[in-house]
Amino acid sequence: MLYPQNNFYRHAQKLDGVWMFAKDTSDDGEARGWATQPPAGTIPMPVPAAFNEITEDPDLRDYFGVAWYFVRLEKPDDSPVHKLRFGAAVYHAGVYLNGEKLHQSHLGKLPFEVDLSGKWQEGDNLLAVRIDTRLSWQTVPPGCQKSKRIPDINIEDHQRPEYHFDFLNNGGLLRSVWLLSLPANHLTGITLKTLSQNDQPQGWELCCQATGSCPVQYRILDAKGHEVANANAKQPSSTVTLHPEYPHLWSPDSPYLYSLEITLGSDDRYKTKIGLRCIRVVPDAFLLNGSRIYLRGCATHEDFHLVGQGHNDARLVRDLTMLKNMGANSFRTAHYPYDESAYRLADELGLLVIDETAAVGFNSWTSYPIFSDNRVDEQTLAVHKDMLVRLIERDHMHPSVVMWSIANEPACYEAEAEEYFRQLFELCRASDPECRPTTVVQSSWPESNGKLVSRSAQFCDVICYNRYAAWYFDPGHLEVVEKQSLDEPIAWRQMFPDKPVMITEFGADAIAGMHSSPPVMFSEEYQKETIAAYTRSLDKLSYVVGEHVWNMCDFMTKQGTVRVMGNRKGVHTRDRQPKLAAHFLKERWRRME
Ligand code: GCB
Repeated sequence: MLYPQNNFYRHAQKLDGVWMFAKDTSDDGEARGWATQPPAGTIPMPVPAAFNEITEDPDLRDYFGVAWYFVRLEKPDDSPVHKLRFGAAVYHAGVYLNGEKLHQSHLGKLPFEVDLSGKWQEGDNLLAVRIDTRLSWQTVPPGCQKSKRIPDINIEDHQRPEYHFDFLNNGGLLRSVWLLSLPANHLTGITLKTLSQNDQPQGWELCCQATGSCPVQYRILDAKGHEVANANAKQPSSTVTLHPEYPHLWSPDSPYLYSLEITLGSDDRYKTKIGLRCIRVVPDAFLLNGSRIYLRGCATHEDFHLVGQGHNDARLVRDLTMLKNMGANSFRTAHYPYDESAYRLADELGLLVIDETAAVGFNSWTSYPIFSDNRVDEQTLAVHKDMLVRLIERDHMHPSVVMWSIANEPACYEAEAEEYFRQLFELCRASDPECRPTTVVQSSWPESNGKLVSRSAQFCDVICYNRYAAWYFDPGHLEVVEKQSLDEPIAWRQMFPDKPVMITEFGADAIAGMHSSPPVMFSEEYQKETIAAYTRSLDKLSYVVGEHVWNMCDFMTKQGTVRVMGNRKGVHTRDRQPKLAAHFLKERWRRME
């Protein structure tokens, strides 16, 4: 699926703005005809945004259920094809035009399109979207509803969401909604593979997908707009190769981008930016264009005041420029695919991305088995596979994307996890034309009584793990950090002598403005000292290929005794102001640049 674009052949209009919204607590809106006529008492709701933090309604903040969005649209131009494109409608979404149901999606934070051709009526049209934020063991991420009786306040059978991931279960139209006007024969996708020799990228192999068959012309333009290569193909599915004569490589230090222009007969044209770079993992290094690169940066969240995980250009630009300014060269899209504009900006700025699926929360921390028949099962695996393939299809053209993360911290200590992940790794490698490095971010310890614990680590190209010494283990004991953070990568390496290791999460909560000498938990000093002790250990090991701090910024979570209006492990506050640890990292990473 292509990112929307305006040119002579195609028109893309953002439908963002203030829509009408209604909660449907009893889930009978459809039966009551809401798809044809919004109910009385709708409230205004911005799009894009998560609905959770917009209003003062306490029920909406933690809402786990059905809600509707409505907007009235005029019949648009008379292009032969009209499509709606949703960047992310979380989690399930039913799309209705003038009462007719046209689409049902289960894609959460991945985009989908709805064909509206021939569905318009003259004048006013009602677009209604039924959102369902409820999760189950067959959604990715998983979650469930639990009935709890609270006798003291006389509420019986009170439904509560239960999910094992550490961010607020945001719902709604989280990303832009577009109305696309397209020619009858139009491009629908591009497949790109970088060609390289001896770790030096030389050019690209390309083909495309379209609704009809006709000759295709490919052109590559350099950053000044001069054509540097071209090729013709008889039809979209035929593969062509393109080699610029003097290849200009893409890297964080020099994020050089070419333009790829594809013309489909006389029907359609699409232009996008691409980069020339190659990646390879060897036992002691992550190689970019044949040179070692150490991944320094943060795991992040798409999260901000009021809009929650809703996309916001201001927040995105602040986040990625702030990372760059800290001397970071990379980030992980914890714990879901991000808005497409994040990858486009990462391409421009020169940031490497570990691109993660929405598979988080596949762990009960041993309270009960996860990979079992009545929980994560064949159906969950099918959804996970579908999302993985769509993620690769959406993001594989970005030079910034250097590794896929299939899941964060699943219960890999369970025997059944092995077959589950074997299938996903196989599919990932078969779906990515470039066969990029792939990982599952581990929470399991490397070994227990000399035996390997994780059933998925064997499939990973890079061993990525998360660990919180002196926080969840030995809280308050900063003195253990340096030894523990050295022992663990050594133990991973002993298990897998041919795989490099990367720490994808470490850190500690700090409430901005709390200071303490000697450092105690929740003070800025404690967070900074924890991070500093980790880095002293990591610097000693040549096969450690990266460090990502958890988290770049504080973020909102569900309520609980260990969360102080959210998770405070950000090295910046939720409004993007630095804590002591951010200054420490900036100094360190700039030195490494
Ligand atoms: C983790 C999770 C992350 C949490 C973090 C924490 O291991 O991957 O989602 O937010 O720990 O702060 O507990």
